[in-house]
Amino acid sequence: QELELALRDSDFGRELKLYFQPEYEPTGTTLIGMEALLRWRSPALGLVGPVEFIPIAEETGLILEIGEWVMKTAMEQIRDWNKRYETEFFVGINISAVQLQNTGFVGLVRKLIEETGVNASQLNFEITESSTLNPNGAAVSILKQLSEMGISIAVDDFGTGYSSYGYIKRFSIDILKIDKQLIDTITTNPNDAQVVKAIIAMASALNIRTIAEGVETKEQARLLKKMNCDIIQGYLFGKPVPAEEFADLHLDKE
Ligand code: G
Ligand code: G
Ligand code: MN
Ligand code: NA
Repeated sequence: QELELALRDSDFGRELKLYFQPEYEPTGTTLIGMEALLRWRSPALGLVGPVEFIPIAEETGLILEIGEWVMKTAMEQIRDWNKRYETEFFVGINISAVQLQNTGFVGLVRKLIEETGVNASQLNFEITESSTLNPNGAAVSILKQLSEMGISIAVDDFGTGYSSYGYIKRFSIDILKIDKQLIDTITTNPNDAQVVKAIIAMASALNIRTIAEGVETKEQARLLKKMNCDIIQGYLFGKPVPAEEFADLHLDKE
């Protein structure tokens, strides 16, 4: 309740901040893009992680306002980077299943894209696998419309929940983000390695790109490259950092 009250009272512009974590091709030489990860610095509660406040934001409906702030802020950042760098980077934005039940969502996204002038193909909307998307609900049509606009749709935390081939087909999925839990043991557990290899092969056969999450060692990166994983994200190549630091660490090299 304390958290809910503080969240209701919060001045998003002052208290919320987006961090960015790099996504590289497997050798770590070419930056593909980044994922935007939300941080909340509450004057009353200190630093609160998204794992703590996102569920409360979802229950209370505050996620609609927070999600809009996240999309707007991420797109403004993309617009700035587009001006400053040659490459148009690809940015992952986490979207809550609650946002996908809202009929105004597609219109909102279209408006933000027009206002900021970013390219829809630079956007990757990450939908977490554990979020219960009703296969017959509004989300199907919403994701289809976003996809037709040129936005990529990713299943986040893939391999930990219930997504099946049916789910992938139904929700116009472009990218699978393989969960850190599975990646953690690929160099030590041959069964886990085989599962990740099979996921990548299946994705590739369906023209779906793969991003491995939580890669921390060179051995993992090397193995994932051998398995033809497309993109790697993890502390090995960089932690989530504020935009200014991200530019210093990853963009000014481009
Ligand atoms: O960066 P960190 O490990 O703290 O993020 C934990 C989880 O919080 C992420 O896996 C993601 O699912 C969720 N998260 C982070 N940022 C956002 C956001 O902007 N919106 C939503 N809905 N979830 C987010
Ligand atoms: O949205 P998603 O659940 O995928 O968010 C990924 C989370 O994993 C973020 O909170 C991020 O901080 C965290 N993360 C990303 N890479 C690594 C890593 O290499 N190691 C660890 N421990 N956490 C990571
Ligand atoms: Mn994510
Ligand atoms: Na994840």
